[in-house]
This record gives sequence, C-alpha cells and structure tokens, in this order.
Amino acid sequence: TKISGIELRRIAMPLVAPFRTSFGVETSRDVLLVRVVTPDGEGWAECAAMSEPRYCSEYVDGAQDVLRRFLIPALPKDGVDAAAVGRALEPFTGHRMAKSALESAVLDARLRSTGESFGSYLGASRDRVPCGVSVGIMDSVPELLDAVERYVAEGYVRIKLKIEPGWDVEPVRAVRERFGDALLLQVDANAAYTLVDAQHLAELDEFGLLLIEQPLANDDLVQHAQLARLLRTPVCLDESIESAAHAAAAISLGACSIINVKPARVGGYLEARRIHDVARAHGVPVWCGGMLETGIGRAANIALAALPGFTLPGDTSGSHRYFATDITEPFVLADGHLTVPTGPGLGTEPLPDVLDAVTTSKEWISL
Ligand code: OSB
Ligand code: MG
Repeated sequence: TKISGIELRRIAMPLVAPFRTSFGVETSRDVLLVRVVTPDGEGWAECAAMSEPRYCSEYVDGAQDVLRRFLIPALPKDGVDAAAVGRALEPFTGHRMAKSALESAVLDARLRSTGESFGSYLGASRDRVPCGVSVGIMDSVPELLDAVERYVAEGYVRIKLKIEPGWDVEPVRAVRERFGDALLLQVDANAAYTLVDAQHLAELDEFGLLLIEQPLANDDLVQHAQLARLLRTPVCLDESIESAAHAAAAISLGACSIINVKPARVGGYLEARRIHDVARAHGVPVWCGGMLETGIGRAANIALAALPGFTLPGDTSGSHRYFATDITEPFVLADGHLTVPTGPGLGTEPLPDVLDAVTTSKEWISL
C-alpha cells in the first residue's frame, strides 16, 4: 500500500459522566484520529493518549507532534504494510501510543483493501466478547452502589472499581455486600500504592476479587513480585507492561499472574498479539483494557479481545457508557456481550456529519 498522505484530526468528545481515577478526573476526551489515505482507499485509527501525561508519559499534543515531526516522515516511501511500520518506527524510543495509532491506521487501510477484518487478521476465535465496565471513584458509597446497580442492570458481566488510598476496602465491601459473591469484581489502583501498603491491601483478600490491577508504580516490577507473595488476590499489571519483553520479564519474576493488554500502551495490535502469545504460552490469562475510546479504537479492541487467550472480560464497554453520541455507529451491549465486527478492516468508520460536528482541528501531511 502506497500512502499519499495522512490526516491528523482532533475531536472533542464529552463524557456522559466524569471519570475519576487515582491519577485524575476526565470530563471530556480530546482524541487524535489518524486517517491514512492511499490510492485504493483509506484507513482510520485513534490515538489513546490523554490530555495530560498522568496515566503514562504520553499526552495528545505530544503524540501529534511526534507523529508529524518524526514518525510519519519515517514511513517507508515505496509502500507499507503494518509490520513494516513497526520496523520503520523502531529507531524512535517510547511514544508507543503515537506509534500504535499510525500502525493501526495503516493496517486498517490494508485490510479494507483486501476485504479482511481485524478479527480475522489477528486470529479471533469468537464472534462476540463478554464485557466488563470500569467504575470511577465517587464522592460517596451510595453514589457508587447506584452506578454499579445501573451497570449490572445493563448486563455488564464484570465490575472493576477504581481505588486509591482512602477509597478501597470500604467501597469493595459495600459492593460485595450489596451484589453478592457471584458478581465478578476486581479493582484498579493505577499505581496509587507502595509496598508499605501491603498489609492494608491484604484486607481486600477476603472479598474474592478476580484481581488487583497495577497497585504499585509503573517501574516497580520487583516490588510487584514481592507484593504478589503477600496477597491472595492475583496481581494484574497494566501500566508496567509496555512490550512483550516486559510481559515475559514480569511473568518470570512473578510480578503478575494476569495481564491487562492495551494495544495503545504497547505500541500496537501486533505487539499486543505477541503479549497474548507469550502470556498464553505461560498459562497467564489476559484481558483487553481500554482508554475511553471512541468507536474507532473500540472496534479494534473488540477484535483483539476475541483471541483465545483473552479469557477474562475486558474493559470493552458499550459506546453509551462513555459518550451520548459516538463518532461511529454505537457499540451496543447484548446479553453482556459486544459483537466482533466482521466487515473489512475495523468494520466501522466515522459518520461524516457526527465527525465534522466534533472536529476541533485538522492537519494534512503529504508523503
Ligand atoms: O487504568 O485501565 C485503566 C481509562 C483511562 C486510563 C486508564 C484506565 C482506564 C480505565 C477505563 O480503567 C477503561 C475503559 O473503559 O476504556
Ligand atoms: Mg488500569
């Protein structure tokens, strides 16, 4: 596929409700979309970088800058496939979310031209995936219970509670008491604790959680291994795993027994699949995380979540959990599941009128 040019488009997507984590509050997503244009058609992707470098070091203005300045100019001139994109970007360190968006847009363009879906290309083994939902930190326990009640009523098969010091044992106990032991329940600390909190975190052991996600700092693999030996709750890593090599290291250290795979965090869907393969070979379950994506990022994540090693429900919620109006046809939960798209490429694309209404800027880069 020869690329004629690439559009970098920014859109403003208000969230239906503020989303609070241990690292900050999100009320609106400022999303960078990448559109690759070729003589045979186009390909779309979404960059997961957030407005501020809190979840990780990337942020959306920085991602646009590195794409424009370094990554897009480094693409092979003669024509590219997705694997070639990864190789061409290899000399640049970090910036995985920016790289992931570029690789995904090229992959979408390529798959659309050959008529194959993301799911088929990646090796999906199911036609629908069970969905969980990530529930933010709230001002009070009653407010949390109301939110969880609504999600359970909508059919979500697993609830993830965001936690931080001062909002952990009490909300988890309240949700367990109200919804019972059968509810699949897990927590995500987004790196808010240190090893000194081990005894406190062990108080969560009695609630039969599926896992505790990223309790300690991003670069604390060894300390996660120490913590894992002190807890009965399985430790899952998110922020710490930026590549298949990190995944292999974390597994062999005993730093985690479950991995949250976010393609954006690890540089793309090809690296995400390699993590799936490494984890599966070690009997380590993986599940698909999320970054409050629009329908563009969501379509690809659902395809990935259909791979055989994704044995736990993901943070792949329906479009309306995030946005009143998505830029694609919305993904709607049916019986707690989302259907894996089967059309060429992502199997969905932005609705032109909606897209134009939310667009805040456009930049065209010729190749
Ligand atoms: O840690 O998994 C996380 C959202 C933004 C940044 C980090 C995280 C999250 C979520 C929500 O938990 C996942 C989603 O529903 O997209
Ligand atoms: Mg997380």
